[in-house]
Amino acid sequence: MAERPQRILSSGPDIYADDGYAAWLRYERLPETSHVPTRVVAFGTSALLDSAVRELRYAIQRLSGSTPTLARTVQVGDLVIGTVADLASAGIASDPEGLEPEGFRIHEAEQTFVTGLDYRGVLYGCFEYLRRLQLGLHPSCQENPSAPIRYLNHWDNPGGTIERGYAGRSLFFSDNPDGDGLVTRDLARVSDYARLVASIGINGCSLNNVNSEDRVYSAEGLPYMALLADAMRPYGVQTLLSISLDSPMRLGELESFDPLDEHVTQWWNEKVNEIYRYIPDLAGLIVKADSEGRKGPSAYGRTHADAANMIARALAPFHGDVFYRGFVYDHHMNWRDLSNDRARAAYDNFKALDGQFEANAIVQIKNGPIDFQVREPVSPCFAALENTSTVLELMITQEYLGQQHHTVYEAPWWKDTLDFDFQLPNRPSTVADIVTGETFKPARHGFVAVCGVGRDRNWLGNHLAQANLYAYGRLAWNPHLSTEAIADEWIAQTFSRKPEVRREIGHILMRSWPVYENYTGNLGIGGLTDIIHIHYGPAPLSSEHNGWGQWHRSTETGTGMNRTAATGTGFVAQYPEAAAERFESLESCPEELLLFFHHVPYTHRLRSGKTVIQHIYDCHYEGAAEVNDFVARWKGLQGKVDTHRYGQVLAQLEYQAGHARVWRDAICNWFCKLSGIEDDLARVFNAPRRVEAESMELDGYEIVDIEPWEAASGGKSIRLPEGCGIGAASFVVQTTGTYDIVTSYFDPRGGQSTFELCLENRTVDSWQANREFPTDTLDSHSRTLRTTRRVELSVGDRITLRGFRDGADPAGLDYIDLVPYGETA
Ligand code: GCW
Repeated sequence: MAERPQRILSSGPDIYADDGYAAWLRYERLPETSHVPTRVVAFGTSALLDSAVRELRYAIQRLSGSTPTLARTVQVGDLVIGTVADLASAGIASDPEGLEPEGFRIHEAEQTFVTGLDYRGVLYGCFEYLRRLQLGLHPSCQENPSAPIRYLNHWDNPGGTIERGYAGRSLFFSDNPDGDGLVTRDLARVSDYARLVASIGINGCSLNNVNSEDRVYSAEGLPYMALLADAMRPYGVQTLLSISLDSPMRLGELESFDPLDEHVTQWWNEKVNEIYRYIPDLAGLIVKADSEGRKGPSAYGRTHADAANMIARALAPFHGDVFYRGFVYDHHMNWRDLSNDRARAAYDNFKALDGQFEANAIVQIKNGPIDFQVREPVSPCFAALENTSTVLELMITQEYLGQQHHTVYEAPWWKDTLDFDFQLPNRPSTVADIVTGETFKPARHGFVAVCGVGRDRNWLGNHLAQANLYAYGRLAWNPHLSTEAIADEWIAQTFSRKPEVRREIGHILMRSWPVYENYTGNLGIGGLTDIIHIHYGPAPLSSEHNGWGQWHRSTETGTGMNRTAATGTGFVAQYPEAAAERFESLESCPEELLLFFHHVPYTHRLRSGKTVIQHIYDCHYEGAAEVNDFVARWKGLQGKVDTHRYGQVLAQLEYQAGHARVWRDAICNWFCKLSGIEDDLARVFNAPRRVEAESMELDGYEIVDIEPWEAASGGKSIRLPEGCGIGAASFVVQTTGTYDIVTSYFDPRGGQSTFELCLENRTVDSWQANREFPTDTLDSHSRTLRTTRRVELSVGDRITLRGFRDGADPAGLDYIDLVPYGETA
């Protein structure tokens, strides 16, 4: 075994500033009258128990102002913790009835006891005890987890980048492998992360991207992975690694990776042995195969069961699992063939293999049949794989949901999946029933979520997005918790226990998913974002005319994918009878999924009486307007939450309000042009107070066409050409009154340009284009709005926007709107 690199681990939680690092473990001081223990007695020995004691002492100190003493003998009023067996050895009887592995019981009598069958249970019980203290709930309770698998998946890469991560660099991998070695020197942060996720019952965490690199589990890489596993182990968080099936050809220099070739099998047996020498409690390995260019068993005419079972057998002696991803599809499909359908892929690939997988070969299924779109039906695979261990894969990182630049509380999105009922005859059959093992009683079952936590910006890059990580853990523990209740307890622990803070943030969170859906893609049409590259701003045509299969099939006359059994792709027939019947008929199909299942004319009437096209227009306008309401509500919290986070969330929500309008205009304009049908309320393509940049008087600026056209108003914008550092665009005001001046500008990567808005010779606003969007060009990802409030204008005034180019950022400008003060744009 190679020697382990040296790293230093912190000794425990520190005092945090309100920069979001403490997340929901802030432990804000309780009122003086609260009853808080002054002594803790712990029975047993385990690193997990030590973590529990350290947490209790730290938290109680923060909550009450004094650190409880650690005692050895029990007195009245003590907080006593230990496993049922440890308490029994100390002569304390506790009733284990109903307790299951990892479950806990908190019982308040003369003393308060926190017990479990194992140390994880005790640790989770202590976190629950602290949660109850903060929420003012009676401590006594008993809980068991809904499922044994409650894992997080990380898509982190050696070199420190994160696929679909929006909070900076990797927590795990160093960005300077040559100097620092493969993993971070900041293992304290890794351990803090394990503590954070243990507090919500997470018990496993993968370290590297499913698009995996061999070096992670090469002989050189494994000692580093062991360091990360060591850092998380004291919180009961077990490690997983992602592997590539064709590694034997590179790492092992074999000539094949055929899962039925005995050299290959032998190679994996040895590799798994080697991995367990470094990480003796590895929870398992994750495999992405035959998907998006990753090699898989199809190369040898073998099945996914052949491949999964090969790894499963190697893992079985160590009690490890293989998580074989159901996300298998062909991304070179012929888009001209209307019978093709990516949604069919998982079922078509796995249904015939049901029953052929080893007990520890788990098929990991994304919630929907496409790919984490804002609204999708549930994957039919959950009901189809009756004799296979499965887990539900959710996504915390907001890949298709605004990438943490937009606030979207995802718990209701997940709940929509969990509560879906397949209506199987004579058995409970919601997705929650299936993944908690009720329906089919598989050997293994549970939850996985793609996480995206990063090192640089408060774990998730947006303070409100932390609610998603929290809610995931809580729902995996108990999928029957209400999303409102989860939001409320998160707010109380993260921001404040004040009722108005809970009410206002609770409102924003609970409305955020439907609102995002409204101004992006509604009626089940899919994300309507750029699906080829970055998945962020609007780009509806990018779904079409390519092999990726995220088609919505919008034409001049209608929109939506016909997936019916009768006349469409037949996807509907993958559902059990009751669900299939509901989706098949236009009359009974839930309207929020209408365009997922049916192609309809734009003039098709919805139950509201509105046409589809009018519904699309209205939703986009209503959705964008509602983000303004989020901003107003948040402003009402000034002084009621800490200033640092108040300011950051305000900036985020104001940005979101602007980008929601970018979405609204792009989608409405696109559908209006395609369908030729006007908006009944005459809003689309109608901006009488707008001055297009290309029609202003320009100095230094040049006019450019924007691709796709709907990404900019009028399809054109202006930018400073290379070599031109400063420029100006101006126009003369034709009106008098008080106005908000809304500037639509671009903020691409490659520099931080500056803008100065001047009225006559006076600067009324200035700002820098310094947010981080994953694009280098002037497009719908980088376009955003700046509102300069309450400016007095008179006929004849000249408004000038000065732009200062920085590096490759050409200080692009799309338009300026003059909005009478008090109205919304
Ligand atoms: O949603 C897609 C992402 C890919 C990802 C893939 C997957 C890791 O755009 O970045 O690859 O899903 O789930 O494997």
